Amino acid sequence: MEGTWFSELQTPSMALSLKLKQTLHHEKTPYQELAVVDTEAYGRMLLLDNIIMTTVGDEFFYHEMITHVPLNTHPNPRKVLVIGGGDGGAIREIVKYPSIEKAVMVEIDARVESRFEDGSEHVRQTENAYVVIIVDSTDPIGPAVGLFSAEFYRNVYKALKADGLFVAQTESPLFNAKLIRRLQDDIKSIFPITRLYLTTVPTYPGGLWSFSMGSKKYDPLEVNWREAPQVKTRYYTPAIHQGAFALPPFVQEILEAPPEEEY
Ligand code: SPD
Repeated sequence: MEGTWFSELQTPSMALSLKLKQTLHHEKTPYQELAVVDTEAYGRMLLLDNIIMTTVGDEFFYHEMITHVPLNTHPNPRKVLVIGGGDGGAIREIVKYPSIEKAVMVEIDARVESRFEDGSEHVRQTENAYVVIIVDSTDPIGPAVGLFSAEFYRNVYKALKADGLFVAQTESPLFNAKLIRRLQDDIKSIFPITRLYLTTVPTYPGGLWSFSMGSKKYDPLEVNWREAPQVKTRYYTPAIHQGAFALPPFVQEILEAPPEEEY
């Protein structure tokens, strides 16, 4: 890889190429091919099966938005579960909150993290345990497929306390519209409050990324900001939080189009 370019084929007709300084690590884990490379544009980058998971240069957009939005929506997040998130970015943000008593991370790959279980199985066996669940997964292929299903969301509902909520990364509104629509419909059939919000992630396909939230009680659009803890961030602010739920018309159409319509 050294001195050359890494290209991720992000769609069948589009690639993102980054010039490499060097390959720092490469191995085949029981689940994936893992590589850490150093790029000129974004610094160190984690790849799983040649798909960009995160880079030092742009990870904060994603990790701040997958954590601070749910953690400010719940007024007292004490016990939080992260499914996936083996790179540690989500946990780093979560422990900034003084209210956190316990953050549990369930990552399938033992070489990456400390609790080695399948996330779907963990929520299947858990009841009434967490107030926030964050699904920081890979794309819906391979080991993560089960994390994008109605059955999984039903188990997440069960694993949450009566006032709990969850957030999952739900891919690109430009390239995964049908998936987002299906997931939103699934969440809506289980949780009384369902929301979609967006952020930019420069190295992800299309540069625009979605997160889906299901909540039993608290609405992310009704946060009491006067009581919200002050945490240091590079992207997230209360105004960014509110604005992330303002969906452009093309995304609104994904949610509103008749189910059988092609979009
Ligand atoms: N196309 C890549 C999507 C990956 C989303 N999850 C990344 C995990 C970062 N903690």
